[in-house]
Amino acid sequence: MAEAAPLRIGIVCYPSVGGSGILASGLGDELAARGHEVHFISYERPFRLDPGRERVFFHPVEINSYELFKYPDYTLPLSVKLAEVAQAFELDVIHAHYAVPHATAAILAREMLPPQHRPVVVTTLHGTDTTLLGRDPGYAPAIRFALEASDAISAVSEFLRQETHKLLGVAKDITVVHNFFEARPAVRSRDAVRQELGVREDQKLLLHLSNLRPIKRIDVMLNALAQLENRDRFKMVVLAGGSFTPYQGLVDRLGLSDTIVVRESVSVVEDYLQAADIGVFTSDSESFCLSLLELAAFACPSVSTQVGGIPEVVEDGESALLVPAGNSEAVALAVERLLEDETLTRRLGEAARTRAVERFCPEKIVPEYEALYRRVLAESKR
Ligand code: GMT
Repeated sequence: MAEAAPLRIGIVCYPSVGGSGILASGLGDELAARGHEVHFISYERPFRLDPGRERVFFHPVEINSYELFKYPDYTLPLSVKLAEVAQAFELDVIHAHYAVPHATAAILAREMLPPQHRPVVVTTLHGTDTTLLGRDPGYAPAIRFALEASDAISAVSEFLRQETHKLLGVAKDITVVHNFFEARPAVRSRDAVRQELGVREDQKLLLHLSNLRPIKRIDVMLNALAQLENRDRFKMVVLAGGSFTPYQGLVDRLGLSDTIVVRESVSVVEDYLQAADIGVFTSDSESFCLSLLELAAFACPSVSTQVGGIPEVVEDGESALLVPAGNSEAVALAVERLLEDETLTRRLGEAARTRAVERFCPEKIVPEYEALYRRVLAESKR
């Protein structure tokens, strides 16, 4: 069978620290490696995007602050840039990651273009675009409209697919395409990183990474750590994709300042992932939890709340320990089990890695996106 021609794909995503932007950058990278031409459109270069990758281009959106506007507008300049890039590079597909405002801008761009230059629009939902903004009456009708007007919608978990139908009343089909993760090589050795963090050989390293938004319940995590006895057994590193300052007071009050090390703006996350023994996640909601997968890829098991799409990523008792949300005692007990039982920790970690490799590797997931693009393109030409 003849090989399908490579596609020209525009990706619009948030460039900042957040799972949706990380996933979009990784996807662009993988698509380019498979021969497609990929154009990123955003207000900044996505932070994990490989600058040296062939066939990957970045088009910045310029935002002007007109005196008349109390709040700068991003949606309209984004839609204009998307339309310009789509026409100039003859894009087949615009892939919008995160509905607000990317899907709206993509639909507007498509409608602005003459029919022969119109790309298809694929929108991928990542979580809070449905679970948070989808509940907001000031956003929901516009999100629903952009989704219904997209040529295809995907969601990063079955949980998110169902929530989107339920919360937004979207009638259109939603395809589940799980997230994937491909680790880049670490730059420093495991020993060097543990030394930098002041972790002794006989100590365990706990790790949390996120944007630290309120939904991540850092308070629950800190309260859980404070309940553990003999804190000399471990240290925790927090890879903060947002400011840790709001939590510093609680760290001091709970007497955790010698236990917790915070690192902000980490560029090579793999250095720390390889050095960790146990991941800890206490979110009230998560549609997938890419960070959990990142640790799993390094055979590091996690204690996590059993919420949203997390049970699709890891199985309780098989590849992680899952606990109810908002319960610091349950988190502390589960961490204690892993601290004390090395055989269990190793078994869960190995199972987490096997699951990550078998189900959430680029070789499996990227073709699912390619198939989605090609299906919608074929339908649009009917
Ligand atoms: O809330 C975040 O952590 C950031 C947000 C984002 O901007 O990407 O994360 C969402 O998308 C990730 C990638 O698909 C998922 O792994 C996260 O679970 C999801 N977060 C929530 O649903 C709260």
